[in-house]
Amino acid sequence: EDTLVEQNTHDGLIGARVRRKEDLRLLTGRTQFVDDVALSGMLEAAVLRSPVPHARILSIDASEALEHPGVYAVVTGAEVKAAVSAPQPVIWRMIPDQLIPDGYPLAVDKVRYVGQGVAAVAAKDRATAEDALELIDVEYEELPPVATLEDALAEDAPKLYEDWPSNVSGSTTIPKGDVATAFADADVVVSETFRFARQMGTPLETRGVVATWDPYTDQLDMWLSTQSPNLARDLLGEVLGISVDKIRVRTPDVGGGFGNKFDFYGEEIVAAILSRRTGRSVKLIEDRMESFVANAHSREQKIDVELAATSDGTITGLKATVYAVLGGQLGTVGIGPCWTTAALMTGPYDIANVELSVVGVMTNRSPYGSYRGWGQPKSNFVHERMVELLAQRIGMDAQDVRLKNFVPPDAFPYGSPVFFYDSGRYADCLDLCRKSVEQAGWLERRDKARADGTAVGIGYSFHVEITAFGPSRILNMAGLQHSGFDEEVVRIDSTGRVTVYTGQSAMGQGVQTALAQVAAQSLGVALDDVTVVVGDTDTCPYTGYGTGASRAAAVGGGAVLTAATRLKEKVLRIAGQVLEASPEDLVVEDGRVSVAGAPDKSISMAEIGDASYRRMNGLLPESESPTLEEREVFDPANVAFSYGCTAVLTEVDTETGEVRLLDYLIAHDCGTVINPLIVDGQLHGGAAQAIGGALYEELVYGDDGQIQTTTFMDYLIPTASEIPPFKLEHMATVADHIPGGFKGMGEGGTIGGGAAITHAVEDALSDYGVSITSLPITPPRLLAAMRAGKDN
Ligand code: MCN
Repeated sequence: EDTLVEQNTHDGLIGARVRRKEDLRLLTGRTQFVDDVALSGMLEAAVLRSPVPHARILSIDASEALEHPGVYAVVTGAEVKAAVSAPQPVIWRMIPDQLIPDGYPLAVDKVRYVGQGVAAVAAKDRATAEDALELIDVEYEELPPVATLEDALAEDAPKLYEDWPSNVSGSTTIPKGDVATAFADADVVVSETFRFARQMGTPLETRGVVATWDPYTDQLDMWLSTQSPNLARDLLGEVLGISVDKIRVRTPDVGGGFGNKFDFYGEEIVAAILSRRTGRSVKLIEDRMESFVANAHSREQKIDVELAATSDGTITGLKATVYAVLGGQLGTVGIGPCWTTAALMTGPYDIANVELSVVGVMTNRSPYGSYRGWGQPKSNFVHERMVELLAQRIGMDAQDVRLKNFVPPDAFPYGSPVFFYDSGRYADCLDLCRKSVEQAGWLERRDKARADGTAVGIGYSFHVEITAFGPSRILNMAGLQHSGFDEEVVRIDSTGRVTVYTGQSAMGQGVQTALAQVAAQSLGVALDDVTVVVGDTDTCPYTGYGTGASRAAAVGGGAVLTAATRLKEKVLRIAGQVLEASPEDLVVEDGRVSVAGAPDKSISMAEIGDASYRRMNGLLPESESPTLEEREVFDPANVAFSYGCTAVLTEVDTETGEVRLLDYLIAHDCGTVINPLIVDGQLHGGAAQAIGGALYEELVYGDDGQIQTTTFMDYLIPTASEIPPFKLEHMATVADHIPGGFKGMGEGGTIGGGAAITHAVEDALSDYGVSITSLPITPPRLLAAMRAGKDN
C-alpha cells in the first residue's frame, strides 16, 4: 500500500481512505443524468451543423422543415441573434487589446468551422427533429478554408474576420528580468519547436440540456450537464438579457466533465429560445459525432522555445512563443488555457530572465476551450523536454539539471513570472520518486530487457499544478470576467443531521465524499450523517466559480471547514449551557457532545437540533438565535501549487513503433489529503488522460478544413488494456493560506505524464538517437523519428 511520507496534519476523517458516497448510485446505474429528465409535453431538439469549414450563408429556407409533421419550431442563426441581448461571453481576457469576435449560438452570416450550428429544430422526438434538419435548405458560398496555423499566418491568408488586419486575435508577452543579457552571456543556447495535436476531453455522457421557459412566470428552468451551474446561470442571464433570479440551473450527476463542461455553449441558449417559442420543455442532447465538433477542442499549439544556460547546467533565460491554434470563434475561456501555457512555462524552475509570448490565431476549426490541465500539459512538456535537451547538450544527468534549477524550499513564497508559488519541496519529491523507481526494480528490469534485445526505457518528468484560483480581485485585474471564490453553507437540521450546500458539481471526482469528510470531522459527527447537495442554483449558494481548475477540495473544502468550525462553536455554546460546562471542556464525538472525562454528561446532536428549530424547551439559550447554519465565502489570498514527479517504464516495439507502458509511478504532493483513495483515483484517471494525450488522441483535420475524426474508431482513447499499473507516493506540504492546508490535484496526473512517457520512449530508443518534439507519439510518427534519428 502507499506510504504517506508525512502524515496529514489532521487525524480522523480528513485523511481517511473512505469509500466514495457516490459509488453506489453510480455503479448501480441508479443515478440521474440530464438525458434521464423527462417532463410532460417535452420536445426534443436537434441542430443543423455546417458541412463546410468556411462559407457565407446566402440563404436558409426552413419552410419545408416547419411543415414536417411533428415539428414545433425551427430557429436560424439570424433569429437567435435577434432573440438575444448579447453575444456569447468570453470570460478569460488576458490579452488587453485582444480582438474578440461576436459569437452567437448559431452562425449568422458566415460559418467558420465544420459542425458550427446553423439552425435548430424542436420536434415531438429526436428522430423527427433529425428528419426535419434534412429539409432545411442552406445556400452556402464557400470560401477558401484556413485549415492550419500556417495557412492562417500566411501573408495572403483569407481572413476569418474580414475587418481584422489578419487572423491574429491578439498577442501578449510576459517579461521578467533581462533576457537579452541572459542569452548574450549564455554558455549554451538550446532551441526547439514543439507541436501538440488537437485533443479534447471525451466524457461518456455527452453534453445535454433540458430547458423550460415558463410562459406564465417567465422563469427559465434548465437542467444542464455542467461543471458550473452558477456560471451557466450568470451567462444565460447575460446572453438572454434576463435577470438571474428568473433562472434556475439544475445539474444532476455529470457523467464526466474534464473541463469541457466548464465552458458555456450556444446549445444552452438555443434550447431556451426553442422552449420560449413553443411554450414547452425542450431537450437537446448532443450525440457522439456532434460531440467531436461541438465540444471544446483543446491542446493544439505550436511552441518555439529558446533556453539559455551556463555550462554547469544553471538555466539563466527562457524565451518562448506559444501559437494558440484557436478555432473559428472564441469559446468561453478564450485564450485562457494557452495564456496559462506561457504563464507556467518555467514550471518548478527558478529562471531569472524570461520572455514568454502567446499569439492567438483563428483557424477554420472548432472553438478552443477547456480540457483537464488547462494549458499546463504543454508548459510541462516544454520545460521538461528543454531540461533533458540541455542535459544532453552539456553531458549532465537531467536529474542534476532539475535539482540545480528547482525553486528551493526556502524561496517560498516564490514569485514566478506571473504567480506566487506558495510552498513546495521539489527536490524531496524527485528523490522520493527516484528511490521508489529503484525499489521497484525498474533499473534491473530495463537492463534485463535490453540484454534480451527489447527496447525498454525509463523516463521522468516533474510538474507543478496551479490550483485553488484566487484572490478574485487579482484575477479580475488580470482579465478574468468572473470571481474565483467559493461559498459553502453548512446546516445541522432539527434531527441533528448535517447538510452541506455547495456550488461545486459532482462529475465523478468524489467531491461529495470529500466535502462530507471535512464537515463531519470539523463538527464531530459521523460521515453517514452528512449529505452534500450539489447542482441547483436555487438551493445551493448563489456564488462560486464552480468545479474547474482543481479547486473543489481547496476552496470548497476550506470554506466548509471554516463554516463547520463556526457552527461547532455554536453547538458547543448551546451544549455548554445545557450541560453546565464551559465549551472548552466539551468534546464532540460521533454526534454526541459530552463533558471531557464525564461521558455520561452528554447531549446528542439530534437534541441540540431539536432545541434549535422546534422544541426550545429552555434548552436553547436566550443569547442564541434559532437554527444551526453557517455560510462561508472563501476567496483564497493566493493560488496553491501542487506538484509531482512522474516516472514511466516503457517498452517500444521497434518494428511497429508501438509503445507499451509497463509501469507508472507518481510521487505527489497536494498538501493535506482529504481522501487518499480519491486522490489516488484522480491521479490514475488523470494519468490515463496523459497517456491518451501522449500516445493516441488526435483530432485530425484535412487540408480542406474537414475534421476526419468523429468517432471513437478514429479518435483513440486508451482503454483499460493500455493503462499500466500505477504506484503512488505521497508527501503533504500544507498550504498555510488554505484552511485545512488542502491543495487541489485533479489535473496533476494529466499534466506530468506526456513528458515522462516521451523520455521513457527516447530512453528505450537511445540507440536510434530519437528526439521527440510533438504529441501524440503515434506509431507512424515514431517510426519516422527512428528513421530520422538513424540518418543523423
Ligand atoms: N481531493 C482530496 N484531497 C485533496 C485534493 C483533492 O481528497 N487535497 C479529492 C477530492 O475528492 C476532490 C478530488 O480529489 O474532489 C479532486 O480534487 P480537486 O483538485 O479539488 O479538483 P475538483 O474536485 O475541483 O475537480 C476538478 C478537476 C478538474 S479541473 C477536472 S477537468 C477533472 C478532475 O478534477 N475532471 C474530472 N477530475 C475528474 N474526475 C472525474 N472522474 N471526472 C472528471 O470529469
